[in-house]
Amino acid sequence: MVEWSDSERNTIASVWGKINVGEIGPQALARVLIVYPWTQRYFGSFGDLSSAAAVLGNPKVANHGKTVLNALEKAVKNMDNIKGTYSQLSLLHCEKLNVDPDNFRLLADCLTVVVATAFGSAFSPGVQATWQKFMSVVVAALSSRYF
Ligand code: HEG
Repeated sequence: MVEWSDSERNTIASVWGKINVGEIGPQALARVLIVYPWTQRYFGSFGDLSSAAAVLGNPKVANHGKTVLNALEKAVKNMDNIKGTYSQLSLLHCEKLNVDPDNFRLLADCLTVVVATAFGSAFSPGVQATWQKFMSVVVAALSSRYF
């Protein structure tokens, strides 16, 4: 069971409140596909991913990036039961989508880079520490139905 202090809860709520899902989501997923190109194998139906420019301009990537961040909001709103919140989503990624769970960590790291870039100095080491704790719990929850 993960414990969250009031200060950590406030930090996550504050970071989330400043995240523009329509910008950060597409950028984070695009980074995953560009920095770790083998992840493109899961998105065969998304059309042109042949260059960084193509990935960044691909509307299906942008759309799915928003979907992912909208799903992340569920964890922000249910910090005391992130595992339960993602139980079905974990099963879907395991059994239907066959996504290697290592990729959740890659996405979390790219999202952190994008958030840090957008926030600049407001993303202090202390804020980063809490944000990464939160993302670690998300990654563990999304991996929880794999066995
Ligand atoms: Mg996943 C679908 C959330 C990481 C590949 N992902 C979805 C969906 C959600 C979601 C909400 C739609 C589910 C539905 O149709 O019911 N994904 C989600 C989160 C995270 C994540 C919250 C991590 C924080 N996904 C992720 C990663 C990959 C991946 C790292 C692969 C590298 N997701 C994936 C694929 C689909 C989804 C291939 C189906 C996309 C489609 O066909 O439209």
